[in-house]
Formats: sequence, C-alpha cells, structure tokens
Amino acid sequence: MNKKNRIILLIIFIGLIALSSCSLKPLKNLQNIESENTDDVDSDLIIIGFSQLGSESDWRSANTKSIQNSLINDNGFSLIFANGRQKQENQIKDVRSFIFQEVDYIVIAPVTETGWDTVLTEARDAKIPVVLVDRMIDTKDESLYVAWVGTDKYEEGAKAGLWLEEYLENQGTLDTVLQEDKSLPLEEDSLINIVVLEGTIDSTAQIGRSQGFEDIAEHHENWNIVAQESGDFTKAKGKEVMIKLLQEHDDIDVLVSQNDDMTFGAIEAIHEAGLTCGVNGDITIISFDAVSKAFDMMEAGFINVVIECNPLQGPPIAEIIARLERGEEAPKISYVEGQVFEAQNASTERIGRIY
Ligand code: GZL
Repeated sequence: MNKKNRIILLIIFIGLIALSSCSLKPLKNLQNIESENTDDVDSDLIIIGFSQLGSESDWRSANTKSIQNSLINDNGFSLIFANGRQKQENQIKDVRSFIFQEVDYIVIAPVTETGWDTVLTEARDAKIPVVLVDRMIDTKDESLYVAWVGTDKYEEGAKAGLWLEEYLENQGTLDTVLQEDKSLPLEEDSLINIVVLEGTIDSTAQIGRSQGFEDIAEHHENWNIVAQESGDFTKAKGKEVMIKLLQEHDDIDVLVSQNDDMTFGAIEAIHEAGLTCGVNGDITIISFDAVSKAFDMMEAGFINVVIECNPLQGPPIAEIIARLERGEEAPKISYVEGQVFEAQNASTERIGRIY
C-alpha cells in the first residue's frame, strides 16, 4: 500500500475513534448548567431541571441551597441546576435545555414577571409540569404552572409601612397636626423624607414591596417619598444608587431598601458621606430579607428593622413534587411565613437561625 493510502486510512481511523467517544446526549449550555451525571441516573429518580434566576444576593444563595439540599438523590430526585445570572434570556435557554433533556419537572424562579408564556407553553406541550418558586409570572394562562411557592411580597411591603407608622408614633412625628388651611404647603420640617432602593424592576419582590409600602404611606400626607430607584438587589448597585441619592437629597430621613444586600451597600455610602444610619442615626433604615449579615448590622445599630423574607423553600417544593408523583392534589399557591426583626432584639432573635 503506498504512503498516500496509508495516510488516508490513518485519518479515517482517527476520525472513527473521535466519533465513538463523543456523547450523543444533548449538548448542554455548559457555562451555567451544573448537573449530576445524568448518564447513570437511577431511572426511579425524578429528574428536576431547576432554573435559578441568579446569585445576586445572600438571600438568593440561601434559597438555592435550600432547594439543592431538598432535591437530592436520597429524597428521590436528580437535580440539574442552571444559574440564569439575572437574565431572562438565559433562563429561557435553560428551560428549553431542560425540555430537550426531557426532565420530569421544571422548577423556576423567574427573574421578572412578564415574558414567560411562550417557553412555558413549550414545557406544557412537552408534558413537563412547571413549579414556580419565589417570584410569580404575569400570565392569563394559569395552566402554565402547577404550583407556586414563595412569600407574600405585598405583605412584606405593608409590614415596612406599619413598622414606620409605629416608629414615628413613638417619635411623636407620625403625622403633622392637620393644619386648618389645607391649601398651604406642609411645614418643611414636618415632612418625613423617604428614599426607596427598589429591587429588580418588574420582579415580584419589587412590585409587591413597593405597592405594600405605598399603600400605607398614602395615608400620611407628611410622608414624602422623594426618590425610588432600582439597585437591582445587589450590594454594588445599591451603594452606587445611594451615593447618587445622597448627592441629590441632603435631607433624607428614612431609607426603605428592598433587600439586605442593597442595604449593605447603602450603609457604606451613608458612612462615606459622613452621615450616620440606623438606631439614633441621621437616616432610619428599613431592610428586607433578614440574612445573617443583616443581624450583624442590626446588632451594630446600623439598621433599625428587617422584614424577613424566608428563603427556605426547598422542603415545600420537594413535598409538592412528591405528592404530584403519587397522583395526589398539591396546593397551587404555598406561602412560607416571615417575621419582623428589630435592632434591639437582634442578638437574641438570631439564635438558631440557619441562614
Ligand atoms: C424575594 C426575592 C428577592 C430577595 C432578594 O422573594 O425574590 O430576590 O429579597 C433577591 O435578596 O435578590
């Protein structure tokens, strides 16, 4: 056999080896999908594709951990996890990848409320039940999901407003003395100037917390919401926006920050501006989530109150899927409850908490 034919044969042989080693399993968008090796998944395990919206906050990390710790092999599950990095287009890709892999269930924490009908219709057409966690979708077709697990964000916002009412009442500044001539502007020093650091716009948490707080605020003519701006639930963006708000407003009395991570950034900004915050501070701070570091900040006196948003949503999700697998009814809507923690009680109330 001449040299040319020997080289051709060698190329064919190498090509055949290469082909036999590549997996015929669907190629995954590997940069954000961590999965157990589903090649050897016990066929009795329930395969779950979990599209988490991101890893933007301590709360999100606790939420992810709770779900990952519940959907384990020992509980009858095999989990494929995807991090959407706070972008809806990533989550839509992840859901399509789960559909292609023919998972048994899809669990998703939707980063924002709108834009899910198309991809969740594809999941329903593929007969893959969808469980929503933490945040809700805005849809007219409630058949697109079989269950939702999360907290009541509107109630959390209202709790913030009710706490501020009580706090101001105790300070003697809840409401101005209703002046006779309502046409006159309120006395400047009677105004309670409030800034709101909002979470990701169009997310259930931002919508609910904003509305809940505003529905309390509207009863107090001296509550003056001077600015509402999104810090996208991150510490860095929260600090950046708070720096800007402090430059624009030199008379801020109250900060309502829609998650602890933005609060941590805001506290840095307030201190760098030479101001104080929290208990007996220049700026009263109301925060949301109640992660461990928020208790540190309350013990330090930098935060007045934290409205808890319980991230431990893994167990109810596992229970719901197990019931559906047994052919039993499962609740369409399941709330996990939270509390309100004040600085003065933080050191005792944090005992025994697991996030
Ligand atoms: C609340 C959740 C929010 C948290 C933030 O249910 O959606 O998203 O409050 C997280 O910490 O980023």
